[in-house]
Amino acid sequence: MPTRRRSWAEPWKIKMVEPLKMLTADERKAAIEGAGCNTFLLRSEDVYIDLLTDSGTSAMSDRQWAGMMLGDEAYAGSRNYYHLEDAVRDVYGYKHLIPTHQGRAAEHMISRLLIEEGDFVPGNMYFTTTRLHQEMAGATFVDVIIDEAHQPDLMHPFKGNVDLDKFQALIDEVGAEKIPYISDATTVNMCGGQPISLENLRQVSELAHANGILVIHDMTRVAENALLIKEREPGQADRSMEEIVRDICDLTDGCTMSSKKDHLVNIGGFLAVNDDALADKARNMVVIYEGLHTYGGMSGRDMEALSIGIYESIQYDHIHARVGQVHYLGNKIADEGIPIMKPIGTHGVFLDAKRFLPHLDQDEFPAQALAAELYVESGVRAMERGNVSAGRNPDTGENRRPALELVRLTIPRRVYTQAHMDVVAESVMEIWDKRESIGGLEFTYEPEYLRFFQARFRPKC
Ligand code: PLI
Repeated sequence: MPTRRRSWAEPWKIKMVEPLKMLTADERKAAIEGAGCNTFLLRSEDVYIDLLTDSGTSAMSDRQWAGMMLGDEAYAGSRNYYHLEDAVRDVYGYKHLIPTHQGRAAEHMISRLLIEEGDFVPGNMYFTTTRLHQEMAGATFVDVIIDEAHQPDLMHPFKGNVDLDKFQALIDEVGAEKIPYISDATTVNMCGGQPISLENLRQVSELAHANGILVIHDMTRVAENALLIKEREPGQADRSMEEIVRDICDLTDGCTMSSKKDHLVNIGGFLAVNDDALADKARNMVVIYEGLHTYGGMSGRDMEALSIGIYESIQYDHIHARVGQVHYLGNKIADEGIPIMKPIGTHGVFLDAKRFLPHLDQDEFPAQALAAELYVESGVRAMERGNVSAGRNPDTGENRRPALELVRLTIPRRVYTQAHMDVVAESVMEIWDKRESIGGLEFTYEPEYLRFFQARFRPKC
């Protein structure tokens, strides 16, 4: 008897729907021109399938919605804060919780609390808001990710890993006293959602702690990273998501969290640390920028949905299907010979714009142009993750021209079906077929900070 194929499907069914609108090609062309060729500046109602980001765009579960009804909206001491504190301690093990409205508020606080002017912060590749907060606090960010991370076509199971030699070289060069912490992210967003291994984190933690350097964990997508540790790291296959996530956190001294990703909520985040004195300082700071230390920027109902989302994020069926959907899309695109960042990561499929549009110089912003073209072709909204996102070198004023010039097709959690993924893959194939006709872009407006959010462009003549 031949073995029959056994498909797996999403471990949820749909209870409420939101209709989608599809503009005509002419309307989409007018919309992207009105948006200055920047997909961030489109109105979402003009988008058919929205793959701009997986941040705050997930579908909450019925349990999370039920939790929203249990909001205790007291200014101080809301019961939902204590549920959140219990969940963070239970799942991640960090001792102190400081809630914030989203991840970058936690980044702001940890940067201000730990960095002194002239310091250096190593990290496994930059993230836009994380690096900016480090720089604004007076530090220089130093990329210590392994070289493989910068090579889109190279297969490596843990492209997010820190290169220990680079980390050691920085310690030797500037001195450990100039390095308040290393920033280690699970997973690494800017290189395609690539994971770190537990083994690498263990070594990073040993080297950092031997030199009196803290390890601050950007755990925005820690559950997704844990799944790939389970699937790829020797000796981890039989361990539970809970165990792996906990091992990751136990190797670090604190975390910043954007709950808008793993935790399946539309808003929320936190800073969590183990050190009592640091926690006191953070609690003192949060009241200045976010709100009282028992709500940060969140309402009671937000905190309740978040507490429930923490547990849902580490359910194996959920995370397996979530990452499986990303891989389904990625394989469909790669099977056509279309260049993508490899291996396929966890929160999106990243098109390699340098190889997609080799006729464009990086200062003509190929990834930005490709994202605009994809929208015009099909109403699919993606995001540039290349030269525009990387910004300018503060010392030279030049575009940073990163090795990776990517368009991110980011998959919201529990929102789209396999049929949507098919439409996206077919849309990418359409623009692949006419890639030679796609031209470059130039700025008409360039904001000073995080320019990718609000910049405007026009076709370069
Ligand atoms: O968007 P926030 O402020 O909740 O979180 C900032 C943030 C920090 N670290 C990492 C790795 C992120 O991916 C991140 C936000 N990412 C966004 C918005 C994204 O579209 O990927």
